[in-house]
Amino acid sequence: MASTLSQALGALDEAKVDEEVRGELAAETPALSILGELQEGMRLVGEQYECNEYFLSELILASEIFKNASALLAEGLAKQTDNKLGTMVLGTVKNDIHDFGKDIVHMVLESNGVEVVDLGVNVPYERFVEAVREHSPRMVGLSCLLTTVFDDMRATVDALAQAGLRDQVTILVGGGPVDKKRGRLCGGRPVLRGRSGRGRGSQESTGGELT
Ligand code: B12
Repeated sequence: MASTLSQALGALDEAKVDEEVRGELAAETPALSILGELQEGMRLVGEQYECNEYFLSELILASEIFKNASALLAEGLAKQTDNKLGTMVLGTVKNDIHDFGKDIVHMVLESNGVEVVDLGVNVPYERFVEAVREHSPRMVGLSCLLTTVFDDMRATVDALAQAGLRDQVTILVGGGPVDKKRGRLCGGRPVLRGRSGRGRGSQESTGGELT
């Protein structure tokens, strides 16, 4: 059963979302847990879009509500650390413009000691190659929300391999539709890291590592 907050976001009730987030913060619910509820709310929005109950305009409205709500969590997510865990080159792959998930990964990793080079969205394959040459990261993070861009995910990994850089980095793939099977299609052996436990099917995983 979805929480009140998730349902409010699913119903695009901005005032209720705001009230619930503030209430949970006041009750000292961890920011990451509130974020999980917001993510579930976005999943509910997506479900209604799939059933033609919502359209693009509702996706855009949900984006606004999500953005405002997650801004309230920024302080709670940003627990600064002095540990330096190396660099990650991160981006949403070519042909995909979804960035909320990537931005959260950016914020959480950075506040835990990873220097993040964020290439943005719809990132061409060769831009990843250039950034790996320039920054020599330990990790490359690829985000995608569209099942139609798995080929682009794979082509990005292939471009790194062709440039002779594939073995220098660990590649993490993530985003709503990424699961074990799809991770393999991207050209590697995915080891899934954590599950939201709230999703169904392809929505269950939050990320994978191509070793
Ligand atoms: C908001 C939204 C939009 C917004 C995006 C705003 C933005 N700035 O990001 C807008 C309105 C622009 C949009 C556009 C479109 N969208 Co859209 N969108 C969504 C929606 C409702 C929520 C996505 C979201 O932000 N979730 C919240 C974030 C926090 O979760 P997340 O991204 O999964 O990220 C978490 C994890 O996955 C993980 N993670 C993410 N990236 C990474 C990377 C690494 C390395 C790691 C380790 C982990 C990791 O960590 C994050 C935090 O926990 C989803 C529905 C859904 N079920 O997801 C549809 C959805 C993704 N969209 C969909 C579609 C079809 C589209 C459009 C094609 C619609 C259209 N006709 O134009 C366009 C795409 C245009 C393009 N070329 O990209 C479909 C995709 C279907 C499919 N099979 O591929 C979905 C699933 C809706 C649906 N059910 O049909 N969309």
